[in-house]
Amino acid sequence: MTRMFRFAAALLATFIAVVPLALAQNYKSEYKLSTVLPTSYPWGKAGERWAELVKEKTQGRINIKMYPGMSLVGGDQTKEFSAIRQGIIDLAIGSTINWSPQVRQLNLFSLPFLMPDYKAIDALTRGEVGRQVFQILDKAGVVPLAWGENGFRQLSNSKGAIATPADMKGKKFRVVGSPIFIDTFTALGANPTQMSFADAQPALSTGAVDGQENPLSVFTAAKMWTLNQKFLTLWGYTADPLIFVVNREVWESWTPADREAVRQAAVQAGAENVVAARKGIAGGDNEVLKQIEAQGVTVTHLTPEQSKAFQAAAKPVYDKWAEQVGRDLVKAAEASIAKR
Ligand code: X2X
Repeated sequence: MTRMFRFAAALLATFIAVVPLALAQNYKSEYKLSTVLPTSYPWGKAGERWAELVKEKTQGRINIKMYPGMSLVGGDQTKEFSAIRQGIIDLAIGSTINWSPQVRQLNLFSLPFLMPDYKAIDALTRGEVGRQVFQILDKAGVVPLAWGENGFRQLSNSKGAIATPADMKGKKFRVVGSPIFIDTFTALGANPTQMSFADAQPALSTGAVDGQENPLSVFTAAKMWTLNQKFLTLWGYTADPLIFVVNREVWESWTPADREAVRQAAVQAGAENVVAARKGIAGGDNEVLKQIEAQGVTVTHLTPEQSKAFQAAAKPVYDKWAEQVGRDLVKAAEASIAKR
């Protein structure tokens, strides 16, 4: 009996000594983090911060390297989600827009004029809808950890001020990679063409396209006035949150303590990112707009009536895509926004 006990104890001791070693050996020397934008934008900064916090909280066990500019997927933003699932990308901070081609429910955030203000974004991401979206992502095969923000997308162009849908006519716009954007711009009478952010900059510069839509934080960091973008309309028709995720296999290779550390780091980096994305833009702070106007950009603020005209023109697109997203999720979002 004692002999057997000693044998069992020895076996247990070996197990305890070897298992963490085996786990540690499964760790990669470097994990690849994908973001569309580099560290000169709040989005890229969020990646840098997440990596830094993970390193700190895991005592260097998890070492993250940033790959901005979609370098892991040949520059194609719409392929990012599949690449995370396949393990070509280990971690990502992605826009709901770029993942919408694979996860149709994420088009929720691109429904034109769904979210009237920042409280509406928060009502979705910090409430029941946010939890449902995380369940959907989990089912789609990735591990969602935290929310960040790209921001309310505003309209710019080189040709003239836009205050009515009629002003969109004949203007060529670069739009992002979900087909809902093609539908919205077509419904408004414009001429949309889909391309990556990297391709958009030379296209704007040469005049191959007249305009684009992006948050003000992106507009300023990209110095869009140097890309002929001299007219800006504040219409806030959509806003894209960012989502911090990890490839499932990578996640499962980590110890529970390290998973928790990565999650906490994502939550912290995400909260800091939302603050950075809104700095000088939200809550009555006009600093960013002042900077933009100082560059000679004409800024158009829509009156409530003008805004209604855009909403009415985009309503068929909202209805069509509400079906794609799923009626229940859209209803839950509308209800959360109504009681914000
Ligand atoms: O491509 C864009 O416009 C950008 C940077 O905003 C996104 O990735 C959605």
